[in-house]
Amino acid sequence: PIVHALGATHPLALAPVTAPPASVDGFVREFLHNLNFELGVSLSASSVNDRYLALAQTVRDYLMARWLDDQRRLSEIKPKTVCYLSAEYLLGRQLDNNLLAARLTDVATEALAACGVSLEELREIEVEPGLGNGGLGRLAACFIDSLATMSVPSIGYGIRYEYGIFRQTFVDGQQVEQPDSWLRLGSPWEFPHPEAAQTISFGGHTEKYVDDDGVERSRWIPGWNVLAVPYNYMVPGYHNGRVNTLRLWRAVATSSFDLRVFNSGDYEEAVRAQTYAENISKVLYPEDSTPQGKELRLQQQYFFVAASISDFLENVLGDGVELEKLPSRVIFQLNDTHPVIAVPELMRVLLDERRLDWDDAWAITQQCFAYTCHTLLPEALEVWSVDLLGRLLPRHLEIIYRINEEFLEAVRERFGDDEMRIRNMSIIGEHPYRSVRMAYLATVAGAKVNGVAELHSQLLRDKVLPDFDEFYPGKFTNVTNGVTPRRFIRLANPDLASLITEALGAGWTIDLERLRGLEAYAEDPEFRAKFAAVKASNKRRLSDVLHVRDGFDVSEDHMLDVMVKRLHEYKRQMLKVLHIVTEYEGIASGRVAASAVQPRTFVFGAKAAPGYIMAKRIIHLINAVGKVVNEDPRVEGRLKVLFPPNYNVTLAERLIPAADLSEQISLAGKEASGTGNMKFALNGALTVGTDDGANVEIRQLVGDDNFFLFGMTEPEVEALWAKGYRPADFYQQDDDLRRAIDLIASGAFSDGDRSVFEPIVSNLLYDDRFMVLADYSSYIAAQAQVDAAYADQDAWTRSAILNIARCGFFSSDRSMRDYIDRIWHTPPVL
Ligand code: Z2T
Repeated sequence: PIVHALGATHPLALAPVTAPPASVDGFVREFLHNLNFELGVSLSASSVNDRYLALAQTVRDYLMARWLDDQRRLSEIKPKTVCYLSAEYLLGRQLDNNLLAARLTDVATEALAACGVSLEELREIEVEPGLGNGGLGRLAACFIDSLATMSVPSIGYGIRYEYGIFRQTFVDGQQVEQPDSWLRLGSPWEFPHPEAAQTISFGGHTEKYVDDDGVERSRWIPGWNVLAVPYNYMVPGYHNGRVNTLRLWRAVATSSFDLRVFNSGDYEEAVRAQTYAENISKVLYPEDSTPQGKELRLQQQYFFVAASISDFLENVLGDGVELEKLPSRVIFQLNDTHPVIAVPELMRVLLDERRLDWDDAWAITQQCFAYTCHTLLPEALEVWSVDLLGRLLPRHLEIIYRINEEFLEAVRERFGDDEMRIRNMSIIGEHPYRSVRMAYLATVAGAKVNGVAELHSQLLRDKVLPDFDEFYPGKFTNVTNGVTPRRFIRLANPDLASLITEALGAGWTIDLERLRGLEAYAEDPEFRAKFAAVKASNKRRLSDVLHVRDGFDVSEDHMLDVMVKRLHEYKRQMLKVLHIVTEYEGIASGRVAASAVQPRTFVFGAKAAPGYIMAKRIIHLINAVGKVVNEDPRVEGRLKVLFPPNYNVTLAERLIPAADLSEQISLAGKEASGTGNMKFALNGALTVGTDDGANVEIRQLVGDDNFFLFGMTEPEVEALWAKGYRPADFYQQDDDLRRAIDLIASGAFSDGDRSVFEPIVSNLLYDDRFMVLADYSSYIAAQAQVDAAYADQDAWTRSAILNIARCGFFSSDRSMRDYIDRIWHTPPVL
């Protein structure tokens, strides 16, 4: 061992770690100490970044004693622990969240003021860690917040990407990606532990041998390895003194790796080899819900799960635990299929390293995993070619084959030699090439499999994995997603938070069902006026932010209509564009008087995967439409289209509290859940949405009168497909639709160049996989209802309050309770 811990009996080992005094004076001293002695600058000579770093370190120091204490306590209590395995954590800024959790906001504000420093200014320069793409990564961040707040022993495991999700810029209206060098100005929230690195192996081959007991076994002779260095992040619970751990792994070249090359005397080659190894944690893959099948991606996946399992077994579990008891000490939650290679990895450890026999190892493994599926799109279901997987992880492929053999044997026993069914259920697919179906592997290995909203879980059982549902009764369950009220109400919408606390007391932050109490206040004109004032002030705040950021202004008397989410055809930003173009065309053609139009500002925020050409074209079109609409004097400023670049968690926290209308318009049956939909409703925006994902549950809770429903249901979508969908028919039959599409096709948004958006137009007319045209008329009708409803501001406000009052269910604390009750069985440790 590189480091020797003090023996537990040494008097110093027992000395408690004490936090600095939580007084203004204490905070000032600590802040100046960090500025002077950690950053090496005087207050007068310090830059804003220096002061931010010193502040972050100060906040960190306050949490540290709790964190160390929790780790000591848990290593004694040895509770069952949730290990959340996720390739993504979209954390958002840390400073404000940690101040809130540690009750330090007021003390810090005063202390900094005493030093002549503005907390607000420091807040604004924090660069958010964008270690995720969208919903899935943000969900992981909400879940670890809730677990800490609920005192549930848990560790988040993931990858410390050096570059997170790209920074989006627009050049002539088109997306251009910039690397996200989020670590450049320092990373005060992390603690690297190079001495605790794990060695992770890849490649090579396997061989058979007979062990000392005469048992034939397989062993892996790897070809190369890298070091996984843990970086710890503190995850503080809200006002409960708990601090959990998020452990992200960074790839570093091993010395043995380059020694070989060094010995050959090729220095440059050695340095190149180092770069190869360190590439593993270099960059987040920017595809949301469409995996790319790249070798480096599989390396990332194995890298972080192998390090995490080994870390748990060696450093968290403690010595002398019988492996049979492992399921009573850990549940590895698989956040989609990205970490599923953990299944054969745990098997490999139990078989090859711990020398268990197959049946025991498999019985343990099957109790230690649970799998969450986040999609229904067939192209998003991850598969790895046998070829690639066998080259990178030969022993794991052997293990997967054996798992599959035994599984198919059991299927045969149960259903007879139904070869069709066997082929359909096999973990190994044969077409178009031999591949491992990761969702099937996860389903076979997981104690439970869950979808992320009621509708999604139902479709998962009925459409994606029906044979498995039949084979494994009781394995499938639902846990509807949720969002953390700390970040998305308390921090993002402080004025609303105060208003709620004024009405209901402070308990709602950790018991969101208490928002029900607002139903009565919805009937109180005085409360409605206060709520409307909060909305208006959030709009002004947003306008200030967008003005500085992008030079945009948001007018207070415009309805703020917001569609923010990844750009994907199934989410149907195109449908929103057609609505805008329809409104514009009415005015431009003179058929509609501008004065008759409800003033609206349409806000988009969306990143497209860099290789997703159609998504990028749609971004281009939105910007192009925005430019024309915003500049046409005939519109009289009553329609505005804003598309601030680089939508991220930080911008979401500004946009959502200001929104009047939330656009959740995916084709029914395609959006697994959505979580933005919940954030908007909880901030008092009304939803215009399809019967999809968690929209279904939102509408059930808020009631039809407080939700603008439109579009086909999932069974109607299915029926239309079955009968043969011809989008051009809708184009022919609907005058508004035809005029909108014709206007785009005419080059009106591309300086007369008809070729620019032609691929979008022909895709809509002749393919339209996500049935934009089929839902168009229903969407336009729903938007007319929106306009009518908005005209009665007081009624709208009442609806908005009712949305908040009835959406307490969507707290991620509730999601965590459901996981605990239905899947994990890990009680809080108080
Ligand atoms: C993702 O963000 C989601 C699903 C994925 O499927 C992959 C990614 Cl990166 C493989 C989203 C869903 O699209 C969304 O409906 C859901 O709310 C979110 O995950 C969290 O469950």
